[in-house]
Amino acid sequence: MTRGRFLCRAIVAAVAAGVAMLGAPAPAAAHSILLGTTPAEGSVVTTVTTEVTLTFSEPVRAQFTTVAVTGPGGRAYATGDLSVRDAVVRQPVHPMGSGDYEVAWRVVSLDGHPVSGTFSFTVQLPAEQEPAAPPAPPPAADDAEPGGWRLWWWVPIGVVLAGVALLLVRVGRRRAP
Ligand SMILES: [Cu+2]
Repeated sequence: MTRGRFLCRAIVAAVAAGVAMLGAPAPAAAHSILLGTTPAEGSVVTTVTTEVTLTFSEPVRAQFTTVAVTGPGGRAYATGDLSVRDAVVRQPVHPMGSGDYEVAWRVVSLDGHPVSGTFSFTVQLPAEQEPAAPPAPPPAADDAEPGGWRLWWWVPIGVVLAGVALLLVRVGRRRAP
């Protein structure tokens, strides 16, 4: 083998190895990881905020993405449709008053894997900047049931009781001489 030929083969081998490395998928490329949020986890917010944003490492699918924002008194603060632009999810919220907030989010990575998590933060506003709270959460379904509806249960029960009473009266008459 001449020296020139050896060098040529070495260069070809090096280029081939480089191409193979470039072509191999990076291990974490497919999966979306939450990089940061606004407001940030554990932060204290001192201005009126009307949006929660989440930034991921990879683009996420708009479909199946949910962001729930729960504020003081269990009130739901998310309002309107969220938007997804590449790796950034934006959820409009009611102006957030002072108190503790929790955000529960769920996204689907482009590779189809669901990713979810929660983060929380605190809002502390001066009294003069305090916005009105959103409507209170609706009461539990059981409490919302009108009282009159339960009274209707007494109709079939009454019919059955009346039927039993009639039967007893008939049996009693037959036995009588
Ligand atoms: Cu994945």
